[in-house]
Amino acid sequence: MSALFPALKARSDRPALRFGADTLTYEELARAAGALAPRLPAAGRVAVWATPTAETAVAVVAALLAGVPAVPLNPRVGERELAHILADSAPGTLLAGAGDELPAGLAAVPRTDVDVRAAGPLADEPSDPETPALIVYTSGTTGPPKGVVLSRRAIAASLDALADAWAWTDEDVLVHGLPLFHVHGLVLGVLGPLRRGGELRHLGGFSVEGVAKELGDGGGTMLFGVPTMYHRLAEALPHDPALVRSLTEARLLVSGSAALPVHDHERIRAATGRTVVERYGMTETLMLCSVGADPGSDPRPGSVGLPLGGVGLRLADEDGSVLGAAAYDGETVGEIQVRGPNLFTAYLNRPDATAAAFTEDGWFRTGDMAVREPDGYVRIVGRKATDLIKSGGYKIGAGEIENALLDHPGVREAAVTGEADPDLGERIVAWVVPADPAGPPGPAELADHVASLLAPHKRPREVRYLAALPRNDMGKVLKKALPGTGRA
Ligand code: MCA
Ligand code: AMP
Repeated sequence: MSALFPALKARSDRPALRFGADTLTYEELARAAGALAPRLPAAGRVAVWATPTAETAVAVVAALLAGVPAVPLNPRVGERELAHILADSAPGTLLAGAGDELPAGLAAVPRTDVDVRAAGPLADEPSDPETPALIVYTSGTTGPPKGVVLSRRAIAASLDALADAWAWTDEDVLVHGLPLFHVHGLVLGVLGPLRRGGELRHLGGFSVEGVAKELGDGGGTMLFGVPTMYHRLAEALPHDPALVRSLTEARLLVSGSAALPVHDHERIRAATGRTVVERYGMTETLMLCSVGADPGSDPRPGSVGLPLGGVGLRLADEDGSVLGAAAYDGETVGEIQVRGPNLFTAYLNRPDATAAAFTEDGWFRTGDMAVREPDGYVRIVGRKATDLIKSGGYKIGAGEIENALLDHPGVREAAVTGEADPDLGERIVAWVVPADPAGPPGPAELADHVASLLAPHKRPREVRYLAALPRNDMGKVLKKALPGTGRA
């Protein structure tokens, strides 16, 4: 396979990465990653303390150059989730910035500091496209998160398909404030511009002001974000002429990780004349569909467009039969199943879960339910599992939060649901039967408890107290019967 990052070989003095005051040219990135790559253990895996910094980008590029899979860690990861990821992925070292303070849970993992100003020669990239590149942890309905093994082949295929769809080139300057421990921010948001030879400007974290400053006049040509970020931009537009100018001047505004509500699409279009390009993907599959980016193509808000080049996509009904083109009527719902070079290799250490994720004829079951229009456009209408919540673009399993809540001494029973939220898409709601009804643990205490065990984005945003959870004869919690919910 050809190199993942041809631009590193060219060693130009064009900017590659900007994180605040830290700017690295391709020459500097090649030197820094070249210096780090030989220091990585030849076998095994490396964990990366994935702060939104140049250190994280250099660490991941070095691991890819060395052919050692990188496991990005949320720098706010809680103790239980961290222990699970370390036990499952067994990293030989942890790559972090010299000043990073690490939690006690990492004490047993040897640390390697990343120096973005180091200089070393650039070795050849691994030639086997199946070499694992990243292991990204993602939540399921039950149990702890699973490690998704992504090969160099999958990353290259998906990024190249996006480049074709969006005419993404080395002239583009990508702006975003996404976290770097998931596919959106790391694969699309860091490896994407580096594969094209273009530039990334990371905002350190999302802010409306950061977007207004860096896009358009600021030089940025593309913006990536989750719907919560576009919602916040839509809210700010009426009072922020500078933001209007920036969004209007950008070449491409792309939303993904969850559905962008039509209302936010419309508010952005009304204020800027620009239509946000929506794309659909998954950690396991990388990118699957996108609305075309060229001005002539039909943006159709509410739709995720057509399958990207190389992606096979079909709908299957409940008994597994494939829905043919006759069912492309905008109404017949089926599960999206996919195949293609963009797919993951396996769930780490989970052959059972890997096998269960595929049909007998080798298609990956996404669990997303959709309809297709007569011209093939895909519209996602829901999810098979009601116990998966998408909040702020993060996928979160109800089961892992329920288990964390049950570990609090003040909680006797717990159920977790996702409720519609204008900002987060869905917000996590915890239904709690307190051990002592006279002195239940408060919402903030329970939120802190979940944040410290799992991660802050998995904390309940609301807690509702009940005397008992509704259960069926078998003792299973009936989430649909919780007051005010319509969930199974
Ligand atoms: C709050 N914080 C806490 C607590 N409460 N910390 C500890 N304990 C607590 N109890 C902290 C948080 O860490 C954070 O710090 C700050 O307070 C606010 O947190 P939060 O409420 O979570 O922020 P938010 O306003 O809800 O964030 C919205 C967001 C965020 C910025 C949109 O949800 C986000 O970054 N989402 C991106 C998710 C993403 O990348 N998904 C892609 C998955 P501080 O402010 O300092 O950080 S990949 C995927 O889905 C596929 C492949 C695809 O298609 O892309
Ligand atoms: P993750 O496991 O975090 O990779 O999230 C993948 C899931 O995000 C998909 O299975 C979809 O349910 C959802 N998703 C991603 N992009 C979109 C989109 N544009 N519209 C609707 N849902 C999306």
